[in-house]
Amino acid sequence: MKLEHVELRRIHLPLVAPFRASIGTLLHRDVLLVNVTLDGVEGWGECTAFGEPMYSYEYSDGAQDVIRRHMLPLLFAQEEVRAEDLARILAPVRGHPMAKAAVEMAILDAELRAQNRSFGDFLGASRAQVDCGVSVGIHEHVDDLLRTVDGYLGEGYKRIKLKIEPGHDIDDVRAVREAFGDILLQVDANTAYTRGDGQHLAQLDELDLLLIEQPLPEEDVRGHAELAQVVRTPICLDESITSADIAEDAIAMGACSVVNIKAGRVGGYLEARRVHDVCAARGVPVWCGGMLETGLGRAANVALAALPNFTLPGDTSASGRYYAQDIVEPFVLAEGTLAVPTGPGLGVTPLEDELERFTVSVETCR
Ligand code: OSB
Ligand code: MG
Repeated sequence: MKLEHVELRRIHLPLVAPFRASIGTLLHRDVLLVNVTLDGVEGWGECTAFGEPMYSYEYSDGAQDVIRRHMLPLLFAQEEVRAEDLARILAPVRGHPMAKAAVEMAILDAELRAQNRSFGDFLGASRAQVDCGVSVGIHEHVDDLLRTVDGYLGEGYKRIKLKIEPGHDIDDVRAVREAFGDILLQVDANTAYTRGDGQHLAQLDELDLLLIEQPLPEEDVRGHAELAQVVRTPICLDESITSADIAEDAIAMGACSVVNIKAGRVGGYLEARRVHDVCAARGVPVWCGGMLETGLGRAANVALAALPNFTLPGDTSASGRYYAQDIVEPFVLAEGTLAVPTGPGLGVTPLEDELERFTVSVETCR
């Protein structure tokens, strides 16, 4: 299909509660949305970068700039643009996986709508609904943490993930384990520890966690392999896994026995599926991560999470866990699951009024 028109839209969405992790605290999401038209068919993409480069080097202004000035000219120059050709067309632009993923998502949405085919069907979904977990931010006081976890369990979430950092780890996790007994429980450090913290983190072993996610810096794959020799809790990588090849290497090195898959981090849903396939071939379970997406990104994530090797509940929570008002019909939890959309493309489209209400700017590109 021929790319005819692109709009880069920025929205500002307040979170229902501050979300604190070792990397900082988020109060709202500053989201870049990509709206494309190919052969008269529209598609939507969502960029997972945040407004500031506090978590990743990518951030919304940077993503918008590199898409407008460096990616769109390459795409408008093509007679025919297909999602599966994007990696090759955009190869002259180094890096920027979250920006590329947003463009790919939009083009794939349009392509699939034109074919009357859903994301789930295209990606290879093997279930109609996915098990959902919830990611719980760091709480200053443990009684507040217990109250928050109790609320999510009451809503039906099937797995709790606690954000940890030095000073908010062993005792907090133990308090949750003791208060709620035999729940599925895991932790995420977002790179907050160092190679010397092995003995400290081994104190988590007696708490029967599903996994510990990304304890060390993203570049330190070898450090994770060494840590895996000291800590019995399975190590899961998030930030380190930037491609299917890196996933293959990390697994071969013994750096992880579980993988968190986020399409934005690996440059798109096509590469995310390749990460899934590499892990499946090596017997490594995966689960779907999240970046506090709006319902647009959530629709694609839920479709991805329905692939066969996504055997652990994902950070695919309901719209209400993040936003008082989503920009599409909200995703609502049903017995701890979300339904995989079945309509063409993403299966969801923005609600005009809500989209306008949260829009900060719209940039039209041809
Ligand atoms: O590491 O998974 C992470 C949010 C922002 C940045 C990084 C992470 C997260 C989460 C939230 O854990 C997951 C979600 O979208 O619910
Ligand atoms: Mg993580």
